[in-house]
Amino acid sequence: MTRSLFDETPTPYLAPERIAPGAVLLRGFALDLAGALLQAAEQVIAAAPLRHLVTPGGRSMSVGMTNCGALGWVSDRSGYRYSASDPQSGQPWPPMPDCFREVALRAAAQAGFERFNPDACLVNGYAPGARLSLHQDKDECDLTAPIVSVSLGLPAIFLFGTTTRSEPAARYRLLHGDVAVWGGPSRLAYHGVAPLADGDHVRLGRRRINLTFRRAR
Ligand code: MD3
Ligand code: FE
Repeated sequence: MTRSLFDETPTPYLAPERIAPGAVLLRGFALDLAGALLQAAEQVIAAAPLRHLVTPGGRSMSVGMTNCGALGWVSDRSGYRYSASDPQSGQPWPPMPDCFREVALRAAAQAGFERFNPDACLVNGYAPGARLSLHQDKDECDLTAPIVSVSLGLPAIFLFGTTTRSEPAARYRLLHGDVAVWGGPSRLAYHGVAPLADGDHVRLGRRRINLTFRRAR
């Protein structure tokens, strides 16, 4: 696969882009920390490997998932929930790396959420073809806290709808180093990720990693 210079050129951090009430896109915000974030993500994945969770409906998700921090999001035949331990190992999730917490707090503050205190970080690993169908994030107790997401590696088309499933979703192409903050009236918006296009990222190869920081408890 040919590497496109244009696709791989990261976006320098400019100004916050407000995409909906409570939703802010910070393009290139994590670029200066990307090396540290990737190294820390690889350590998390080594301790708690990415796995394809099964939905309550019995389907295996195409995105590989793991967690770090006090709580981790899991799914199985009995439902979705946050768990203090990795069901695969019985051990606590790896601690949230300092550089993870730092980027999440800085991004939340930039978007106007000054007291974000995430206790969960979901790490999503995408290979070409992996996708996330439209859904709401509503397994968290405190819906006044925002969610911060950090994109690393291959570009993804992010689908961002409204709080009504049937309304059409806007599309945003998220690149390596882009950060988004979703809170307030956008906290329960439907969203998803289109099937990942193949490519070859200079740092991550044929992969995308997304970090989502949440206040779960
Ligand atoms: C918009 N992950 O893990 S994060 C997820 O790229 C998830 O892996 C996507 O959706 C990914 O649940 C996108 C962006 C995101 C997260 C939470 C949101 C967007 C959101 C909550 C409300 C609205
Ligand atoms: Fe989500």
